[in-house]
Amino acid sequence: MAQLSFEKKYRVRGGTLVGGDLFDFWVGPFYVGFFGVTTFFFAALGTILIFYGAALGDTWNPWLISIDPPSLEVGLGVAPLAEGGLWQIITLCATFAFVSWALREVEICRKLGMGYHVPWAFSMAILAYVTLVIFRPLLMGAWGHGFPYGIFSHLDWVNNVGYAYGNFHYNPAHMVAITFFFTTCLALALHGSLVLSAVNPGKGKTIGTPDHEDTYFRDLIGYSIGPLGIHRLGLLLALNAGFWSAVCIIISGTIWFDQWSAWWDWYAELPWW
Ligand code: BCL
Ligand code: BCL
Ligand code: BPH
Repeated sequence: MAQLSFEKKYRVRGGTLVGGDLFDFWVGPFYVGFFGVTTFFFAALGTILIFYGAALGDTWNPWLISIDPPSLEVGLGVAPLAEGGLWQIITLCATFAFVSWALREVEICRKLGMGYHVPWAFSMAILAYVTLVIFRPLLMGAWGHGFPYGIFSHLDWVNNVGYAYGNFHYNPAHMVAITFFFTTCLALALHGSLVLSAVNPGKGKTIGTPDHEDTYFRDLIGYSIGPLGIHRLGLLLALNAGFWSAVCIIISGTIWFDQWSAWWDWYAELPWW
């Protein structure tokens, strides 16, 4: 109930970036706004084009449908629709849909008088996507280096691009990214379980406080990062996971062309071995 009366108080006009009052309304629980309209437009167009591409292709098996980028010969040119052109338009639609979504998040933050942490965080995911399908292909000189839009085909792409550089696990930025992903998971497992343990002490007992939570970790490992700190740490870990992912792929094929294991030669060549 508190939630509902809160919403009533804050569901007022204002805070939009574009369009003034024009799209400043809600549809059911969803805030619309100018960027709600653009998200819907690009998401719908992109999805329809995926279905159109599927209709041109030879299967309706959802796992196998694939919208492929143009062949490498097309370079940075525009391809005919059926030979990569669809992929190019869908990539634009997807990028605009994701950016619109982030801007819609910004408008909601402004309405509520909150910080922009969520849209900033989502921007890191968008950066990783744009790195894969725009920045890296641009740097390598062909849209054909983007990943195909298909459930299985994009896995093949990851595999093939990985082995193009030998054992991709030797990519140092990939190592850093993976470490951040694992650490993010560790942090959320500890945070989620700690909070639940404090608020679920068992039937009939009073729930714990942040002091209980802090004391738990001080007893266990001598330190508690604290109720605000854990959220800062979690965000830092997750954003780094996305950031180093973008780094690990942007450097593959642009500044590093060899097997990734050969990158470590400098280490083997240190004078003191
Ligand atoms: Mg991938 C897997 C989507 C980029 C490597 N990938 C998945 C699946 C899902 C997907 C089909 C589960 C993901 C998940 O739960 O994420 N990948 C996906 C999308 C992008 C993407 C939408 C993108 O950038 C736009 N993937 C990439 C890049 C690689 C990559 C190229 C590095 C990140 N991906 C892998 C590997 C695997 C996947 C490796 C898997 O093993 C796994 C799989 O099982 O593949 C078959 C977390 C997000 C959520 C839980 C939120 C909900 C997301 C839902 C599930 C996404 C549905 C997408 C839908 C089928 C696609 C089209 C949309 C419509 C046309 C509107
Ligand atoms: Mg690797 C990349 C882990 C083995 C080759 N690899 C990654 C990174 C991650 C990782 C660090 C992917 C995350 C990412 O970019 O997210 N790899 C990883 C692990 C192992 C591993 C843990 C392991 O062995 C335990 N990798 C290998 C092996 C190689 C290999 C050795 C293959 C043989 N790896 C590669 C290659 C790549 C990676 C090649 C990459 O390109 C990828 C990378 O770094 O990419 C940047 C970022 C998230 C996104 C891109 C998703 C963006 C989502 C967008 C913004 C929103 C989508 C919305 C959606 C459409 C909406 C759907 C509809 C709604 C649900 C309604
Ligand atoms: O609203 C959100 O979450 C509820 C936002 C979101 C976020 C946010 C949001 O605020 C944040 C902070 C993150 N993601 C963060 C991160 C991580 C750290 C930076 C990173 C690991 C990550 N997100 C990853 C991923 C992945 C992976 C790993 O693959 C996926 C699939 C997602 N995030 C997905 C999402 C969505 C659930 C949501 C979000 N992350 C964004 C929703 C959105 O943008 O909606 C508008 C667009 C549409 C409704 C559809 C667009 C359709 C296109 C036009 C066509 C499809 C093209 C596509 C390229 C095809 C791909 C096919 C695949 C089979 C490969």
